[in-house]
Amino acid sequence: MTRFENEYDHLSSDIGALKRAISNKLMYVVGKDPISASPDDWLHAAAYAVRDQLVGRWMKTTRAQYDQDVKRVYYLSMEFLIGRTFTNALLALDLMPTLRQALSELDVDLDVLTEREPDAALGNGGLGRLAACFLDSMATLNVPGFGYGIRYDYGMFRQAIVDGRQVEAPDYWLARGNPWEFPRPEAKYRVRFGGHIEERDGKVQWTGTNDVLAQAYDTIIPGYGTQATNTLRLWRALAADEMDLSAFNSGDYMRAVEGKNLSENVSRVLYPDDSTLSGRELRLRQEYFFCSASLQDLIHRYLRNHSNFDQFADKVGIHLNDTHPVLAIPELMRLLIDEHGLEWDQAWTLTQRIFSYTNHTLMQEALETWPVELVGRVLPRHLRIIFDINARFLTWVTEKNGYDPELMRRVSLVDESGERRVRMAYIAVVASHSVNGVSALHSELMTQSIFADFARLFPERFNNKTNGITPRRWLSQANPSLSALLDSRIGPEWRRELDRLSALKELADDEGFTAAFAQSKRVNKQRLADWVQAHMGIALDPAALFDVQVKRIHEYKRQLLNVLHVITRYQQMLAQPEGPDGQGWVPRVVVFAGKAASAYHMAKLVIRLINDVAAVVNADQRLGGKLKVVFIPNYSVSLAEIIMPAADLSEQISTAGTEASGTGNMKFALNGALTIGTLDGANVEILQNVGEDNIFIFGNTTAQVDAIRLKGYQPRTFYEADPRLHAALDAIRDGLFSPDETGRYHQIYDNLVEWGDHYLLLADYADYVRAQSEVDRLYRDPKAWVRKTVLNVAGMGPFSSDRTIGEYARDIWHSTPVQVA
Ligand code: 26Q
Repeated sequence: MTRFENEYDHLSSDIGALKRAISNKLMYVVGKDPISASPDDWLHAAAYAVRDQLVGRWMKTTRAQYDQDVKRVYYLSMEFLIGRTFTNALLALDLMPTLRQALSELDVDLDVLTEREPDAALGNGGLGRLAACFLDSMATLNVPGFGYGIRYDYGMFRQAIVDGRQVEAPDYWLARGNPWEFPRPEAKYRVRFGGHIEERDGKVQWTGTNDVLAQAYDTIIPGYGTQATNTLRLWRALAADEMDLSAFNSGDYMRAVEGKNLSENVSRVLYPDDSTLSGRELRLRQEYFFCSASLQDLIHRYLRNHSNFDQFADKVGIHLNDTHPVLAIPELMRLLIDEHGLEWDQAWTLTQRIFSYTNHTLMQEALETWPVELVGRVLPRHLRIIFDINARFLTWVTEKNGYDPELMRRVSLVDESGERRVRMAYIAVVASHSVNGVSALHSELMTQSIFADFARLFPERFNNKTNGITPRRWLSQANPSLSALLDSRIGPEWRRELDRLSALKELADDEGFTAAFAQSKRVNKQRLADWVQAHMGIALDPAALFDVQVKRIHEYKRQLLNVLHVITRYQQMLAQPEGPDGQGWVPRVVVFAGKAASAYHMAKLVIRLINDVAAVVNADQRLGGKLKVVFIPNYSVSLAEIIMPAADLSEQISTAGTEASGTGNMKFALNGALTIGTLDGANVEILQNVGEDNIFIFGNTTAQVDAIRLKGYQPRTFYEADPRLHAALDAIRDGLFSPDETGRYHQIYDNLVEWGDHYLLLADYADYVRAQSEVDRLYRDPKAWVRKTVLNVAGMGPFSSDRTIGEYARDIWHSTPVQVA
């Protein structure tokens, strides 16, 4: 393994020095006597000692970026789903064994400490976790990058399951302090809201605003196997005036403090909804808040060593993670024109060269639009700029295509049908030089559906960048047993060069290797079983097939299809105890986890159904323990690190054409699970890389889904034609899983049978059940199974986020790596 030798990390082998550093931090920073220190105190002391090791690298990198005047890439995202930092930092510094020893000599157990660290859950799911993987890869590849986002006081809500139902609790992740962040009270910017615009001698003035301050908090992002680091800079809202002094002076202390609370609400809480446009004013304020602070900050940084904007687009790239930061576009125009005196055309040319945009969804209901009235009230200057961009754009369209009012209506940045709304995605497309989707299929569909007109107008802008995941967290950190095996057989370089995994192809028939591989899976299954036993009191048999679906609860992801199979299996086990072919039933544990948006009624009902089915199945003695269903509460990054490595089967069963990419699919396959999935998102590319013999594909393709819908889909015909499906749906409808309230799941039945089954579960059911029986058949042959899992891992090289970021840097950002001595 690479050891880093320089003056900053001499501790990596010096146990005594590390012990002294931790003891010093405990006394002088945490302020505790070792005799009375709690695990949290030790965690903080150790974290500070480890963080010190990163600071030297951080400063060297920042200086090198400055000296080399490299182009910086700013990754703007409303979400960074980081998870825990401690173990990740230890692996980056190669400090794990030394720290474990140092702590143990201080009578402290490292594993107890790491479990105490709260997740930084500043994201909903895939999009936020992708941002975190990208930061890791940018640092690792020496891409000079900066993440910009919001330091929410409350992250993703914590989910408890009470009587089978999801109950949300606030996630105050900062309660015990955050040793990884550096508050920057000197880096503060004023962000303005409201007011009105006036025109004075051709110049627009924005006045009468209510202001909020944005204060920076920095976190170091270490690269792996490099001295390079990057920065994640998150903004916190502070009141511009400590208090309303007039109210204070007139004796109304509470009213004086109220104003402060209101402005500080901007960074209070992450919107925990990734399904519908919640359309709240506070959300719009959050978006503008972090865009404005980030742009002021990056312009300030640029002007430290440049005296005009001539080189601005050569030194700055701004990437938009979905449309959530699109207000950065009119904000850049505003700053350049109103504050720095540029002409419109010069500002627009820079804007188009600087911005690039990633789309993460094709679903109409998730596309962000805002009422013109609201934008005009909260951001009058920006609305005016958006109108000006639109007017110029529509003129250009007319010059290019001739007068075509239908086309103008379709591509206008403002939807004029009904209540006028600003179309954020269209602003992003018009103002960016690059628009990408997140898997080959998704990028293709994107140019055929939501952006079809734009793809004709600007064909050169559209491209694909298939998502990836960081092998540091998702293999090295999450799966120590498989990592050790890989190190011993193909060396440790896969952490930076995931393509090295292809060397495993030669080992797929090596009995010693496959036995060790299976054993490592067994260790990980036992680890999950222990967790479930300890936290849920349910016993799981690690010899059973672990069938896992973990992701946000969404109708399009079709957790319900999985449940339909579970119910069918349950009914068949009771009807034919000897098994489908007389060989008994393959024991299975079906694991679910995931959060439902708090207002998403159907998703919450699905959670309840899963828990009700689990209660019935798990209590049924007739099954002899050969079927267990578990809903693991409060799915999170740190739980994923335990669940992914323990899976045998990865459920990726969305309706074809709905899942933009998926990244959980990659985490499972990389950790030696086989995929059962539809031809959707990145599943298509996983199939291409692992080979069709090593994956279970089922269901209708996107083209077939379109055709079915066009013909007029009739779910009832499937219900009536297939007795297994009929029985499963009847069981749900008739209250077999809710005997105390037989009508509880009528809506689910109706949704599927009567109301059109929008996501085509019934159309895919039979093929899904067929694929599931093939899974059973293969699992009975442990050698054949492990061989395929090895070939899966061997094919996962391309799904490293290092590959993805390499492509972004080369094709979109045109950035060059920083040299750090
Ligand atoms: C929008 C407006 C108002 C409030 C919230 C939102 C919002 C927040 C989060 C909308 C969407 C999201 C998250 C979307 C998301 O996670 N998409 C997933 O992105 C992954 C990374 O590209 C893909 O792998 C998944 O396929 C995609 O579903």
